[in-house]
Amino acid sequence: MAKPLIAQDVAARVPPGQILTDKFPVLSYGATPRFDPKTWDFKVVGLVEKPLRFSYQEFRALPQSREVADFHCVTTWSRLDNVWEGVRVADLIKLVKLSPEARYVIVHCDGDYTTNLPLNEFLDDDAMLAHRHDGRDLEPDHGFPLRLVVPKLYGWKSAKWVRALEFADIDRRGFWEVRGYHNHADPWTEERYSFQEDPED
Ligand SMILES: Nc1nc2c(c(=O)[nH]1)N[C@H]1C(S)=C(S)[C@@H](COP(=O)(O)O)O[C@H]1N2
Ligand SMILES: [Mo]
Repeated sequence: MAKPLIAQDVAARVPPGQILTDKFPVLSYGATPRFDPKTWDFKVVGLVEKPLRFSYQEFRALPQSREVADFHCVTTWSRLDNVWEGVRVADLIKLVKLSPEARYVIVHCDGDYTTNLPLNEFLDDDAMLAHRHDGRDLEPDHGFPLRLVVPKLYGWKSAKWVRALEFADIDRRGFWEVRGYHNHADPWTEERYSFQEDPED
């Protein structure tokens, strides 16, 4: 029999300063982009031996995975036990020959949103490029046809409407990271704002 979920277990999964919600709020800067499967593509560029381009069909044919993960937005809501389905970043990267100098990724989205991540966290087993949430296709507002999910970091790193990955040797701050939000974004240590960053890092 499944172990019953007790309040204490749940509390241990909620980072400091966060409040639980069962709803799935939409947090978007700007409008939800229009999706056309005929023109949509997904590119891998930058410090790779050979840039890659996937059509929508090609991307959807990649090996699929499922994972359950908690989601924490810096505006203080957390939603537990999200079921994501899609392509694990660790699986996608098997098709990419990264240059040895690659240390960061910049994620590019429709609507000019970007976010940056260190490679080690991007390649973690729990990072996923998802097209389904809780057993249904993602709603357009939640990132359909494809969003990144990085459960260990605040939600703004989980970019919606992803179109390209750019690998780089130097770190370049993304949309929120240049607008006062923390470059790293660990919810457990409340890395919320850029003024908290250690200048030595
Ligand atoms: N392209 C894009 N991705 C984005 C955002 C955005 O404005 N544009 N907002 C981020 C923020 S702040 C959060 S908390 C999550 C929210 O995801 P949701 O709207 O599916 O809840 O998406 C992130 N990804
Ligand atoms: Mo957010």
